[in-house]
Amino acid sequence: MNAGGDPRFVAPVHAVNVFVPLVNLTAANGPTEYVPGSHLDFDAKVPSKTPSLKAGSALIFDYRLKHRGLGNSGTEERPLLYITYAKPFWLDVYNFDRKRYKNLPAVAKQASRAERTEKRQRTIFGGLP
Ligand SMILES: O=C(O)CCC(=O)C(=O)O
Repeated sequence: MNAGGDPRFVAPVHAVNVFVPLVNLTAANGPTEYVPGSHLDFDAKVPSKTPSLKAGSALIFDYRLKHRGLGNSGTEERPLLYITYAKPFWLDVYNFDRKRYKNLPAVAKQASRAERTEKRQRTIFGGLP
């Protein structure tokens, strides 16, 4: 069934993005563009928004909201911290499939509490007789 943009037929949010620009986002360095309401109706025909955000501010939005980074016509890099919080059942295999990240190293094994304590003690007391 096509929900046709009727919010009564749209699933509740399953993931949110938190964008924290690490530099001020301006029209010159490529702000993020959003289409309001597109999380409910992907084909929403409404004007997009490109908010200018201050470095360190946070913009939280439904993962389904249509968005994209615009071109950076400046000379400086435009870093943006990007965190996704999702319900445990959900994985974005469309944007983050295994092929795209196949060259990433294996995730490091997390040290146990005992190993971390031992390492800390070695660091602190290691040089002492
Ligand atoms: O860089 C941005 O402003 C947005 C990036 C983005 O939407 C993405 O990587 O999915």
